[in-house]
Amino acid sequence: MTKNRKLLDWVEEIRELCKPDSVYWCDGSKEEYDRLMNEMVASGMAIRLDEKKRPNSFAFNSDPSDVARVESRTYIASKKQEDAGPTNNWIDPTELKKTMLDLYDGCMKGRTLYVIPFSMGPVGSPIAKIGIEITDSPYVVTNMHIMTRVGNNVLEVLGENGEFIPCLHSVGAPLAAGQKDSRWPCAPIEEKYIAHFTDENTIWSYGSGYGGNALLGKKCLALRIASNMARHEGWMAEHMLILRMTNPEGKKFHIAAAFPSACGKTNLAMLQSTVEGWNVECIGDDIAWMKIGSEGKLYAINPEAGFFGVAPGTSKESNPMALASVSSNAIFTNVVVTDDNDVWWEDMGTECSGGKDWLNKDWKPGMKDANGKKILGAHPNSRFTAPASQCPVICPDWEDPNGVPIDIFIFGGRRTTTIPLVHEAFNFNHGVYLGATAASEPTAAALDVVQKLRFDPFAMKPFIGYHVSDYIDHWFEMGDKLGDQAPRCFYVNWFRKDEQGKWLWPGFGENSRVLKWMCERVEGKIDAVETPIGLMPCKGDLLLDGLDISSEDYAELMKVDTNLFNKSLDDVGEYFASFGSNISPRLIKELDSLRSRLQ
Ligand code: GTP
Ligand code: SPV
Ligand code: MN
Repeated sequence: MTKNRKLLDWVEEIRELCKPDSVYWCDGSKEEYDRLMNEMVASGMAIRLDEKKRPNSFAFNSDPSDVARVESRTYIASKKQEDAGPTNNWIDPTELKKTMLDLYDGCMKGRTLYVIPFSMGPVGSPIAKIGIEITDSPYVVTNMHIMTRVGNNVLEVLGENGEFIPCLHSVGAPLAAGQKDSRWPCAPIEEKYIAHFTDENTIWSYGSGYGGNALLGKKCLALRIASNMARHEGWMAEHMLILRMTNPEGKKFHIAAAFPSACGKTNLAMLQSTVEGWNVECIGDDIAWMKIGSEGKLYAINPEAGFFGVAPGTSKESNPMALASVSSNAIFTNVVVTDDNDVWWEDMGTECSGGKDWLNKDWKPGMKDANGKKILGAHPNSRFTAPASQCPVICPDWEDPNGVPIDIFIFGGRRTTTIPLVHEAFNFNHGVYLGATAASEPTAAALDVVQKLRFDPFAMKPFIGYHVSDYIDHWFEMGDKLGDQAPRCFYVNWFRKDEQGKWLWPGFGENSRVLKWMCERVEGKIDAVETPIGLMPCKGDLLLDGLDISSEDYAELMKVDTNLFNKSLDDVGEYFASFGSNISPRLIKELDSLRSRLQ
């Protein structure tokens, strides 16, 4: 047990407020994990999968109202509204606390209050941060066991006077005496709040049990709160995968890539290179914390300990390493549980004879609803939770407390038109422009995002814990500090389609061809073609051997339609106008230069 007064006082204060039946301090042990899972199986919340096919693994079905992050219920409650900026929902912290204290009052009746001490980053690492999550969800506890480092050693590092980030979570479903619990307790949408008190580094989440809404170490702490701390402390907290690529001579390149939710980070992080002699290892698949370290280079750690990955589309062909990572000790949420008690999802690449769908209803492939629409077995945002250590291509240095030196930044999104497969920024400031104007077509990772194309600067739109203009300035300033040690910046689009709607690029493992081109650019081995939008591969430099891609399709894939691009700049201008008057002059300058290059 801890002697940290602040922690003990906070837990007592929350106990009095939420009125749980009991309080339990988590120790992060396997015994604790097994016991909680057994309890959830007994209560009917969890399904134990076949022990031979999927050892020590469990499936859950959430409530249909609780299947993804809810951006409209996510708040930055800074004292000053201008600190939240135009990309966040702002609420006055005093007002929000009043509303939420009413909701929290007695919200854990009939439940256990769990205290989870966790570390984001290797325990004791100079870049790591300690959080304490209080939750009434045993599902959250078991997921946090996998996604973060939980245990008594965290309390030891915290000591008597150490600082922690308080993360309060409740599913928002108190139980009356004798009331039977639902399989997935949660509150209705309009009572859900995912709140960040950024002036006091505090997180309050209420009403949801799913993903980033409830596993508070992830988006809430490691991105929204951390990005705000990073800005003041001179480091970076980004929505980026981290990988190491090694060339045939054994030279190592470290790449950090920012794609919006459900746009290919987990896939790229575990990529199986199709280029002879080039090898890829995974360091992280979602979040990077980066600090300037030795020789003035930028060093990155993965603050997480597990993967919370999109299940549908994960197959032997697309991402065999993710599939291997979930072969045991995994949690599945909202997938199909097959008749023989294993899991299945759309595009898993195997046959399924039937089972229970993500709503726990009887289901068979090909089933249609009353309107003749195919009923999906797995929810499009169904997820697996698995320990990163189980990934066969996890990099031996993935837990190095000092991190790995980043050579390359990649930005991107899901664009069926306009954006070519790859282009390189002329310099770091141009790279910041590319990151700032990243845009994507919508995916299932957020419940309530419906517009056609959304700008998603640095894939951080839902995760920047402060004003987007200040955030972009911070990027420029990091570039100033890094100087010629700054990573080289690239922009990719794996998702371009032809007029018939067919992918123009095979993607997945074949993306290694694009990474190889980047590494050779960094090494200075090859030139590039200068276009108005950036630097692109010279003929023959992007390895296409063995690919079934016609020269017409390749031309279409790489096409830069200056007219179309020019038109899209009006949208960029309009988007920048929404940033308000403190927009970085350097960003405007980049836009103006691009406009004149396109003339
Ligand atoms: P979050 O966990 O939400 O942050 O998502 P993510 O960025 O990790 O996305 P993920 O790798 O899970 O990919 C999401 C979807 O994109 C899956 O359906 C993939 O099959 C698909 N995808 C990933 N890479 C490629 C690619 O290179 N080409 C194509 N066509 N699809 C891809
Ligand atoms: C994302 O949406 O970017 C995710 C899933 O990684 S969640 O943890 O729910 O935010
Ligand atoms: Mn993500």
